[in-house]
Order: sequence, then C-alpha cells, then structure tokens
Amino acid sequence: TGMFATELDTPVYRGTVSCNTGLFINGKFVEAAEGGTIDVINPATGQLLTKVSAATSKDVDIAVEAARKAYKTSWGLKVPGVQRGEMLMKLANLLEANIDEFAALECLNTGKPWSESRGGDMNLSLKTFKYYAGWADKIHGKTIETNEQKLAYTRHEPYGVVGQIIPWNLPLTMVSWKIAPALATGNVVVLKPSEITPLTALKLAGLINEAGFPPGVVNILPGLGPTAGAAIASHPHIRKIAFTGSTITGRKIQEASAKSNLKVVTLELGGKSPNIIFEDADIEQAIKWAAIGIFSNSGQICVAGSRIFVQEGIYDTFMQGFSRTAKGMSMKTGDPFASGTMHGPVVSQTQFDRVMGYIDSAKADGAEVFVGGERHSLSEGFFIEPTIFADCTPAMKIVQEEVFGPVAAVIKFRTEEEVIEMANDTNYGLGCAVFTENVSRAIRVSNALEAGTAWVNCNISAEHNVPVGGYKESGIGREMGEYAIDTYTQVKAVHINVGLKI
Ligand code: TXE
Repeated sequence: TGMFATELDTPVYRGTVSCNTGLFINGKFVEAAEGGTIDVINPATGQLLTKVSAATSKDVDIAVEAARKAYKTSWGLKVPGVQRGEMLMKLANLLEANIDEFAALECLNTGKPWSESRGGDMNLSLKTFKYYAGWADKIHGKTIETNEQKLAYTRHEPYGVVGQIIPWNLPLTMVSWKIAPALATGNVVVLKPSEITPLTALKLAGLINEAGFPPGVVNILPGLGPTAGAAIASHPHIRKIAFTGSTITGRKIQEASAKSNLKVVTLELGGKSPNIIFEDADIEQAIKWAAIGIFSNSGQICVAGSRIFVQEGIYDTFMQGFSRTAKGMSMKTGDPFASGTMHGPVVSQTQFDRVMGYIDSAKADGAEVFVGGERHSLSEGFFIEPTIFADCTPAMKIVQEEVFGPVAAVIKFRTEEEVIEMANDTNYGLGCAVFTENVSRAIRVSNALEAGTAWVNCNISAEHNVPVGGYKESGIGREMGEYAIDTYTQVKAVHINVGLKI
C-alpha cells in the first residue's frame, strides 16, 4: 500500500515525516476492499496532504474476523498479563523514540501548534501507554466469603473484540486512551480513527508488529462514520464499543448496539462546560485559566470552558484582562510549526463553517462581540479569531450548544445559588471549573455542579491516571486511570463446591 512522506524544515522540527496510508488489518497494511480513499487535508493551508484508504463494512468484517481469531489463539487471558504489559511498554518506547516525528505529523494533520502537539498530546499519549502497560498484570478478581463448603471468586475477563471510534481533536491521545486499557485487559481491538485525522493512528499501526503484538490483536481502519463507523457499531461479533465524539453520533452508536447485539457501550460526548469566576478569585490567574480553557486547541476540546460566568463585581476587570489575553493569542496565530504560535486553525472546512455559523447566530441573538468574531486575516487555512461574546443570556444558542471552536460566551451573575442553577441548566455534564480563594465555596460549588470533572483554580488539564467522563448527555462510563479497567472487563463469578454433598 501507499506511503505518505514529506520533508519538513521548520524551526521546531527538521526531517522526514511519514506513515502508511492503507488499512492495518491482521498485522498488515492493505488497500480497502472496495478501493475507496479519503482526502486528508492540512488545515493550516487547506491543501491536500495525502489520501488514505477508506474502510467499508467489508473491511470491518475482515478485521473483526482477524481479531476474533487472534483472541481465540494468541491473545486474551492466554497471554499472561506481564507479557501484554511488556508489549504495551515496547510500543510506548517505540513511540517515545519517534515522538518528535509523531508530533510533527499531528501538527500537519490537525493544525495544532507544535507546543500543544509535542508538549501536550504526545506526552499524554506516551504516559497513557506506559500507565496501562503497568496495569496489565494487576487485573485482580476477588475471593468472596460465603460458607466453608464453597469457594466463590470473580474473574475480570476481557470482552473479546472491542470496537473503538474516535474523533479528530486529539487524534493520537484518543488512540492511546482507547487501545491501551483495552489491550492491557486482554481485549482485541478494531479502531476507526476520524476520517479527518487518520495519520498518527496509521503511524502507530506501523509500530504494532515491532512491539510484538500478534497479528489481528490491533486493527486500525480509517473510514467514514456512516460506513465503517456504523459497521463497527452494529457488528454482531463486537462485544463492546467505546466511542468519543458528538452526542448526536453517540446516540446512533447506542441505537446500533441496541438493534444489533446489545454490545456494551461507553461514550465520551460533547460538553458545554461552565467556568465560574467568583469575586474572591485570584483574577489574574482566573483570566489565564479561562483563556486556556476555551482557546487551547482552538476550542476543540470536549471539556472546553465555553460558558464563562463572571460575578458582577469583577466583571469589567475580568473582561479587560480576558480580552487582552485573547488579542495576544490572535497575534500569535498561524503556522503550527513557527516558534511561538499559540493559536492554530480549526480542523476542517466543515468545522470552520460550523463555528462561523455559531458566531453569526450569537451576533443575530444580540450577544456583544467583545473580541474577534471573524475569520482570521491569514490568507489560507481554517483560522478563526479567538472570540469572546459578552453579556450573553442563557437562552442564546451560543450558551446552549457546543460550538467546538475558539468562542467564549460570557455571562454575568450575582449570587452563588443563581450561578449553580444557571451552570447546571444544560443537558451536558462533562467538565466545570470554579475560581475562588475560599476553600469552603470551592468545595461547595464543585460538589453542586453536575459534571464528571471539576477543576478548582485550574482548567481542562487531563492526567493519564485520573478518570474522565460525562454526567447527563455527556457520556457513559469513564476512561483513564483505574476506572477504565472496569469498562474493558466483564466479571465472571465462579462458585466451587468444596464438600457439599446432596
Ligand atoms: O463528530 P462525529 P464530527 C462535536 C463537536 C463538533 C461536532 C461534530 O461539537 O462540532 O461534534 O463533529 C464517527 N456511526 N465533537 O461530525 O460525527 C466519525 O467518523 C459510527 C465533540 O466530526 O461525532 C468520527 O470517527 N461512527 C467531540 C467520530 O464518529 C460515526 C469530538 C466522531 O465524529 C458515525 C468531536 C456513525 N453514524 C466532535 N458518524 C468530543 N466530545 O471530544 C460519524 N462517526
């Protein structure tokens, strides 16, 4: 199959960047059965980078068969945890040895600045592989006291073939969050990266054999959602599916599971995370964290702090500082590989149009454009100015719906009770952030907010060993940390008669 390869000579990375462009099935790169391809675009220029093979249901069937066979013959609990862990660690080491190239490939495909790719995504991916490598030989059941004539214990067994579908905002990180816990627990994997950002997943696929995984244990199939994705979601031999993406598609995944084989579903979906800044906050710090919360990765982060509630006494001070920060980022917008770039493009023309549509709706709804609100003046690429809307009201679309772009909606509030009410007035429940120097208030408010993650005096940071997931319509189940182990294992209770005669 084909290769993508290009030479880069940039201030932050010099050298070749390459990956295979086929489907990775049963330990080999192959063309798609129906021969289709997908264009992969560089969002910083709008130009074609390469084409990759596009899987359809036929390829998914082949991959699932390969995975089932691998599960029966050369994986699952047949391979001791310590060996599974060694392979994951080897994979981590191979990733680490090539980490700058991975970071560069991610920058090319997503447009995110080098500092975010190399310093953020790559490190988190690496830590995730290492962390779950360590878990592989620590999957324990329990023995349960019943009576002297019986030994009862539990085994935490893998599901078998696990389907995984991931989005484009943190491509390699999402691969690591998905495949590392699945493999540590003895599952085999059929993963579909986003059709928009398949390159780092394919590059990682190129390391799977060298890490020692038997053929069929890991299968990576770029493809479109309604074809390859839907085939995974409804496949009768996939026993568990893990999905990260929009709430709308998450519903389809659950529906497909219900209509096919009731596969276990975990979902990590959209958000509209409230950031609450109280008068007793360290305002300078709150401003910086709020900016990180909504402008990092051009706002394309599921936990982005997109609703910013500011208490009335500090509203003006906050807005001055916040707008200065946003304007500063706007000046550092551009080439992901230029040193000092802080703000990149959004990922695609579709995403650009969607975000600009939300900006127009906010203007039409009467929100005040405090900063930005336009396409960035760069001549090419999908760049949007860091944007702040002031004086937003709860009914506005910009306050209700996930934008997934560099767009903050700021809302003024008076009291703690009122802001808790407003913050929880959403169907989402992924993240929240509270800024206050009063420890009682910090605990009280973070307890009262309906979200799977609460940050106090910080924002959006993830740790490989801390769980992530949603309340309400933001998701089902938890990823990362010890909690993810539970979502990739099923419990078998064993009763052994040690003497009862009947
Ligand atoms: O997401 P999709 P899109 C949100 C964000 C963004 C919006 C749309 O608000 O603006 O979603 O983005 C696969 N069966 N998030 O359209 O469709 C698809 O191929 C099976 C939040 O890109 O959810 C891709 O691999 N799979 C989010 C994955 O689903 C299907 C991250 C995600 O794409 C499918 C991304 C189908 N019928 C977007 N249709 C977050 N929470 O992090 C699509 N897919």
